[in-house]
Amino acid sequence: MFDKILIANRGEIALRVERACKELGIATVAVHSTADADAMHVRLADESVCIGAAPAKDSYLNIPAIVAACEITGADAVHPGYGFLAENARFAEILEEHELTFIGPSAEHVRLMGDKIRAKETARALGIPVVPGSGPVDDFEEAKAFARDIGYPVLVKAAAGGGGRGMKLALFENELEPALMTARNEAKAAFGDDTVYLEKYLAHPRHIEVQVLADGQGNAIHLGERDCSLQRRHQKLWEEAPSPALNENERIRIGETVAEAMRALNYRGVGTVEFLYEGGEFYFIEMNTRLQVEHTVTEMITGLDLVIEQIRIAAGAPLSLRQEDVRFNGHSIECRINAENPHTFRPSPGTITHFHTPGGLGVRVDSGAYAGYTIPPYYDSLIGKLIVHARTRNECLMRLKRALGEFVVDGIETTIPLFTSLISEPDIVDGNYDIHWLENHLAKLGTRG
Ligand code: MV4
Repeated sequence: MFDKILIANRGEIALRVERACKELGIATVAVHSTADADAMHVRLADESVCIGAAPAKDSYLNIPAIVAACEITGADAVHPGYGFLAENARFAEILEEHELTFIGPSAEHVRLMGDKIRAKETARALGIPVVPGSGPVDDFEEAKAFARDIGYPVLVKAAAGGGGRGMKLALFENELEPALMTARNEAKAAFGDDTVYLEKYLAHPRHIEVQVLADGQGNAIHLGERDCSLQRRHQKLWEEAPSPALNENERIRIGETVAEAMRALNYRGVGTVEFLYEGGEFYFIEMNTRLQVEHTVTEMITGLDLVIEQIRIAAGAPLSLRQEDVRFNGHSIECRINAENPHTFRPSPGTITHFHTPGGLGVRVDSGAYAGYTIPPYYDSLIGKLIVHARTRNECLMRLKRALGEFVVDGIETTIPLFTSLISEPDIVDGNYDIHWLENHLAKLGTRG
């Protein structure tokens, strides 16, 4: 097992990883920017190193500074958290070149899934259902022929994209050429790669993702799914497990399909296979090769600590449980508490004057915030996550309502009032929502917030 782990991240996820390390008896090194000297992840770590200036490119994305921090502290492994360097294959390789362990999948798998076209080809070859679509399209004539084949509307997507960046919709043939051009230009500007492909557009899907855990020694299991359909501009706000849309048979079938594919790929670490779900069918869109923000709801319903599992796997241990040992228990919902205006979603950095987190049975708060903490303006606005767990979805909703009522964050604006109005919406209570629901109902919710 590792003696010391460096956590190449900040905020609630850095704390989350530190907690796992402590329970495993592993020493922790925090890294931080000059803007984060007073952050809780720095205070709670055994040691800390300032790695650069406030902009992420100078600190949390500064690979030489992070490698140097490992060398001066004697860390033997790095946990990347999510975002920043978590899906940077080159970072994983550089760590290995310095005899440091990247706590995550092989650089090869990170790179493979970063290319959305290769990821889809791989998924299809492994028996995972995918959205009908093309390979790379070279010119308009090729795109036109393909779109006629699969039928309109079609989406033009960037091969280097993901998370909705560089995506353009063409409802009819006359919109295809402009969509192709815009997507190509945006992809070139954002990723330095203008490769694009086409997909049949699904109009009203849910976003359902399957959590996997694999050891790179031929063992892979699934930990059920999460429904992440409630989002705004590709920022998830509410995630739950299990999905209110699936029955037990669908859950087991998609889970086993994914686990089997991960075995065939000899995948290592945690991973998330993302699907669009429409008309009772699953369509693979992407795979994330990192721990995700919403991993917590899976932890609540399985009782497993995914970060502890990640660390054990990275240290070479085989999976500690088999598929038949996984027990799904109850329901869990996560609300992302962002420092944002709950109507406009404008960031609201500043000093938190009062901070009181809810507690009691089935309530978990993962946050690096505290009274007196000043949220810097340089990073994303997630300041914490409220996660509730109960035996049934209805009990979970009641518990969530109770917990939201206890939550006090003064001095800044947060998304808490948005969740307070969401939980009394009949569609939400009924689990009757798709990926467009939130954006279509925000105006109405805003009048009550
Ligand atoms: C789609 C789609 C409809 N049809 N692909 C957006 C993020 C990226 N991961 C994939 N995305 C989508 N791909 C086809 N063929 C709709 C979306 C989409 C979306 C997907 C998941 C969660 C939220 C979304 C919001 C808007 C569009």
